[in-house]
Amino acid sequence: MADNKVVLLDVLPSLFGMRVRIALAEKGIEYEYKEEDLKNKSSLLLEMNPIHKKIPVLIHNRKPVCESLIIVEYIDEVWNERALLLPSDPYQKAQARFWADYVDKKVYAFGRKILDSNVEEEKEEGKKGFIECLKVLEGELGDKPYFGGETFGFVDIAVVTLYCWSYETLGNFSLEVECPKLFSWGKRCIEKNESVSKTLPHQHKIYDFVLGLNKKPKART
Ligand code: GS8
Repeated sequence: MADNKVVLLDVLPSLFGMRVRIALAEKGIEYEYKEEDLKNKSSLLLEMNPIHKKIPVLIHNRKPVCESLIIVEYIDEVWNERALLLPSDPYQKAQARFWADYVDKKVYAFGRKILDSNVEEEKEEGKKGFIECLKVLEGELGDKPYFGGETFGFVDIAVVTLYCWSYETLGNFSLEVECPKLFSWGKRCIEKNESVSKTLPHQHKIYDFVLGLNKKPKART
């Protein structure tokens, strides 16, 4: 139904941007990709996201939608003729939102400590919290193939982009050892969903990117 112009303001290694790219691929939506330089933000980004000034921003029919999870929900609702990413049952939908929010508030926050900290105790604290949160997520996944059940959906999109970031290398732990079910789930997402395999960069690319970031003055969050 919605065949208006779609533009994505993004940065390739962004795990938030990847969520949006996966959702767009899931729905088969054509769009114009615009890579931002976060050290020299475009006037378009500042105009489209004047509050946070962050990527990703989806511009649909010249109107911006900001915040990755909100964008994924928007895509799901507007392009609703393709399989839905969120459950339609209100309770299941609330649960899906809860877990996606958990990823941003808890898992990502601990992950940042692993990536950013040069202080060993802080890194260790990040790693401990990160692994604990992943175990909680693994409990929620249980024996289901995907978080929502039989099909790839909203929570999978929220979690899977963590998979290519170099938390294991930088935190010096093995996801396969700590959370074997979550590890298999990540492999499944990549192997069975082209939207994921085509979007997620290789871990080593992200690793090089993070090393580069840590050498330079901070320019992103
Ligand atoms: C986070 C986006 C974000 O942090 C979302 O979209 O879900 N909650 C938001 N974007 C970063 C790049 S990815 O690390 C960003 O745009 N940073 C620029 C800045 O802070 O100036």
